[in-house]
Amino acid sequence: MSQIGVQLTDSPYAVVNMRIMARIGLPVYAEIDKAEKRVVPCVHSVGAPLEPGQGDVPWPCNKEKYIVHFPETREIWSFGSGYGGNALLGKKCFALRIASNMARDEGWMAEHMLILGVEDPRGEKTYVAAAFPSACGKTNFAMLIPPDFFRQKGWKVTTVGDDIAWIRPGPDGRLRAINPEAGFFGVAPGTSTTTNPNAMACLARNTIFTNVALTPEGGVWWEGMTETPPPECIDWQGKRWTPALAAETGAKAAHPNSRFTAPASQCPSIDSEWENPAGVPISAFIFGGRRATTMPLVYQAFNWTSGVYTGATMGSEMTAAAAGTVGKVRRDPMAMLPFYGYHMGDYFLHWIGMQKRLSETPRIFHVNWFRKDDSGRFLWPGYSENMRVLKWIVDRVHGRALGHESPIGWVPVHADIEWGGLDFPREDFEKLQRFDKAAWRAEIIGHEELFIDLHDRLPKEMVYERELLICRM
Ligand code: TSX
Ligand code: MN
Repeated sequence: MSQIGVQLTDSPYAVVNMRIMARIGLPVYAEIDKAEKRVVPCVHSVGAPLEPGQGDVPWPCNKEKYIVHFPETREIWSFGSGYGGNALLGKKCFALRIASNMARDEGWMAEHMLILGVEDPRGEKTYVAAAFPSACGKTNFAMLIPPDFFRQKGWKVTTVGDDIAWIRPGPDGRLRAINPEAGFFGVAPGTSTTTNPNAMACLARNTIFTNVALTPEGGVWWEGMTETPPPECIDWQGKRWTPALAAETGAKAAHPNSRFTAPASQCPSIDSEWENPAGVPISAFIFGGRRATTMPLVYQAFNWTSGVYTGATMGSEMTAAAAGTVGKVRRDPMAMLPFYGYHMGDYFLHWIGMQKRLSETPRIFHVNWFRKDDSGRFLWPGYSENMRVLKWIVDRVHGRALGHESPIGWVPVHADIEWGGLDFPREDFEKLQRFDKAAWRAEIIGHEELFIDLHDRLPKEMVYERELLICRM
């Protein structure tokens, strides 16, 4: 299921990062020499040639930037930027944009998804793939550590990947997925031994840090890494930073989009099958978003096509003003908005059509860790406690848990969730799962706005699914 690319670059930063993020070197040349697969040529320049004698700068780039993909010839030309997504061409450019185009033609899928395994007390492993827009904690979910109650019973979560999945029908007619990457290019701020101990262990060595702060001891720091900040450090731009300065000016020590580049093999939760060339069998897809209202903690789509509708209409509320109006839902179908290699309507049709190539379709779920009560408080503790939702999902897949029909899909009631080790009020669960008809009316109008923009290629199945949803309401 692998693919081959060759990147030419004038950026040492791109080289050392790609060495962690991709499988590189002599074994790849051996594959190329077999000449069975075409190589995707990728050329990258930061666009800052030096005159003889001219001194270099730490972050060369050009005012003009062109990140260009040629889906017909399957080439990538990137000019003027050293930024991760524009410079590490194996990631978004190849593994999502070019690969999704290859996948459409060849009958597979290139998705913006994490892949994780859930081992239950009987020792059975169930793999799920999940798509979330940015700022939903995708890497944290991929590396989830179950609460003590679950661990003691024998539940375990393992990590196959945290960002991209290449998925294709296996010989048994089930979908199988690989992680086409060899490392994690994760957002640093907010990553700590509390929020993600596996990531912290993973990045403890052989790791590249981009735009983080440096401590006087020679270490790194970012907002959210420790409860108390270091008394002083050098910020991401090389200036002196202190907590007092931050209190006064709001200056951040690390850039909000600062990163760690760490080998996946170092992750304590890495799955035993993470490099299996045949992939891991996918039993469920999970879509999610950051939604303060409307979306319950979890529901299961009625069938494959209604699940595609769920993924196609998913959205997230904007948290930074830079991206638009704070609080407004931004539709981000399958979390692929910036990454489609062809028309989004055709992409939905490709998803719908996958059913015909399969003897068994993965079950499709939607989750929302971010629903708030009327006073603006998060109703769900999230993080490790998401294991309770994951267990319901896995149990549903195996026909071990009850679902109850609602207008939007199958939902759990309080008694269907494992609450061992957590004192969670039934009223709060009911608030989390509440179906708000007025809010869903507005939600469906939001779906329609997306559909209008796609009208000339929108599959009719999406319109029928919307009509069925309205009827059920
Ligand atoms: O990553 C998150 N996840 C997924 C974890 C597996 N985050 C961080 C999002 C930013 C990247 C979350 N934030 C999650 C979550 O499930 N939930 C929340 C919201 C939240 C934040 C703080 C609390 C609770 C919920 N604190 C207390 O309840 C004390
Ligand atoms: Mn991503």
